[in-house]
Amino acid sequence: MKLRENEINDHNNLLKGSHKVRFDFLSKLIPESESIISKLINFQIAIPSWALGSGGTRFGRFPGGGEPRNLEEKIEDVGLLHKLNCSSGAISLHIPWDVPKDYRAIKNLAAEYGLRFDAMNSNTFQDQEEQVESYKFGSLQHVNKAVRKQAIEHNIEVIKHGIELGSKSLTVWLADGSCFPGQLNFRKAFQNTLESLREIYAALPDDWKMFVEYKAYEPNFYSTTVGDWGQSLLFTSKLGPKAYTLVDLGHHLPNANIEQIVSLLLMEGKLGGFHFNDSKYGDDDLTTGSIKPYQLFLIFNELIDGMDERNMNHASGLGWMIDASHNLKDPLEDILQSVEAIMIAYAQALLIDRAALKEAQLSNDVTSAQEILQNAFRTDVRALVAEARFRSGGALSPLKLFREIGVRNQLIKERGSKTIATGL
Ligand code: PSV
Ligand code: MN
Ligand code: MN
Repeated sequence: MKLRENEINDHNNLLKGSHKVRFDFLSKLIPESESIISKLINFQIAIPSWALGSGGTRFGRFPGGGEPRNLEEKIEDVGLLHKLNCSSGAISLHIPWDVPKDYRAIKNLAAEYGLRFDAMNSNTFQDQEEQVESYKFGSLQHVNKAVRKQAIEHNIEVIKHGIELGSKSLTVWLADGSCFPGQLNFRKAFQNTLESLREIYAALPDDWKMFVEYKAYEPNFYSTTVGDWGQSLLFTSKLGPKAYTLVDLGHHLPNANIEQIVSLLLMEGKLGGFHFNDSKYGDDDLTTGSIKPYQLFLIFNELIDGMDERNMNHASGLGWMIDASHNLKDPLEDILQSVEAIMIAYAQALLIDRAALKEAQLSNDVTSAQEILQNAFRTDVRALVAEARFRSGGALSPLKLFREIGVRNQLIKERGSKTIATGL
């Protein structure tokens, strides 16, 4: 579905008055508000094609209606989100779920919505119907060379699709691991995986990056072959300069200090990017910022700190993406909330008085260090985020407008109430 002309304007005109009061107040409080707004305007977060429909658990799935039935409709949905918030200017595809039938037509459609193609994702965690070898006991780690070969070829195929679409990166997430002690020779599994990744790496164009995503557990419950950031960093260091470690916020054991991981990966020049989501227990894939917003803020604190030091362009240096699953909420509403939460955390982290923080650290003034961080975190920056969106032509309140114009009902009318989007 497409927004009607003036729909955003009409909505903004109604909210403009109250927004202005909040924004004027905030911009007086925050001298650097203009520079923060321009950073927010440039900040784009990719949307995964698999998060546009209802997710599920192994216990069940309760799909809503109007879900995208093909790649074209997925692009339309991300296009709509981007129109509303002006911050979702990229889509990330998962192969084989999103194999394009006609590259040129797909590229044109994406361009119409102002979208680019973010990282391509391979899938060697499920068996497809036409597949010869099974991934039941792993893919790139497999004891059988034929299985490894099939998985390598799939990844190279994914790179080829990506080249056609203008993507610049491949994300490899492996379900490989074991469920029981003794099942796997850890070293052999690592070596097989490394050897396989090397073959995929060799097929990467010069201007591409490979992201190696780690995950503590699930679907394997005893060991995962790329189980944590150390293992991923081992792989990416051995692979070479085009390989980076990807941090999915939900892929850690409970209470892991993700911000410290981020800071060290950045220091080593090996941080590839993020899959944003939130979790209470594991890979819960909940709305970003819904459970641990302070952690998200602390991650952005490390990003700004590490990136400024190396003078990196914040918008283009890393891959930023949402990776979430929506069991209860409307997927598109959920994504709007996630993008908003990321923007808020970024804006709050930009508020940190870095000189004062450094001084507090050097004088071991722990109390002041905490005050400095929490002053920034407790500032309500929503009007700054809304202003950035407003100046880009987006809606002052994307979620409100989404509901006002009844997007979901329109999508149900267009696509039907019994639609199932590909994804997990
Ligand atoms: C695995 O849990 C993961 O986070 C990986 O990024 C996958 O590619 C994605 O979910 C979708 O299955
Ligand atoms: Mn992920
Ligand atoms: Mn995950």
